[in-house]
Amino acid sequence: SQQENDKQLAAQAAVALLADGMTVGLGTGSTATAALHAIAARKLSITGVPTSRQTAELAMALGIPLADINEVPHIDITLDGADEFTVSLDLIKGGGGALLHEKIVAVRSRQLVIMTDASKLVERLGKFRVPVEVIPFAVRYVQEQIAGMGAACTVRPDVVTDEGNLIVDADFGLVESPSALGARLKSITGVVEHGIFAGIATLVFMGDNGTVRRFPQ
Ligand code: DER
Repeated sequence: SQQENDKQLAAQAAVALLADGMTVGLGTGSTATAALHAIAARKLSITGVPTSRQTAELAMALGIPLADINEVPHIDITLDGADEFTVSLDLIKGGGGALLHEKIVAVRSRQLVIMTDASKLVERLGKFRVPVEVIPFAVRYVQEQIAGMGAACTVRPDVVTDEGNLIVDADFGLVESPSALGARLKSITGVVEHGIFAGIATLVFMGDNGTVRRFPQ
């Protein structure tokens, strides 16, 4: 499909930034998967730091050497997807349920490069619900607190994260201030992390009907 082709174009543009010897954060989702295949196809010799068990298994199958995040001195660059992004590089991530490890790898990376197709570009975050990772013991309390903020929220059925937590998807409508909403969510007891990535991404490649646009332009 055009969307798959555009994701592939964005992944190729991001992989072109890699060099042998780099330590590379490996994202989760279909676009990150395309990037993994591109890394293997180009026979790049990098050390990968996976953002999910799913990504680790694919990387191993592709022969990409992996390291534990706590064993590497730094991460040069991370390639990952997003569910939504704005021109100021605020993101919503977590559609694939890996937002906690994705954010830990992202914040420890010198560069966070996001790869998307044009459907992810929005004026303002919030069309996509905000994923929130919650300790199971706290899930009812967290839902009550989020409801008290005026947002409808549901626990993602049949999903337990790599850390054994639950994911709640919260509908805040269009988000006025991503960083402010993120801070409020983090302050709720029992919330581990959320899918608002504000001020973390350094570059977005967006495939758009056969071409690739980059943000900031
Ligand atoms: O779950 C995630 O954060 C993924 O990166 C997701 O947001 C993007 O998935 P896609 O590349 O399959 O669209």
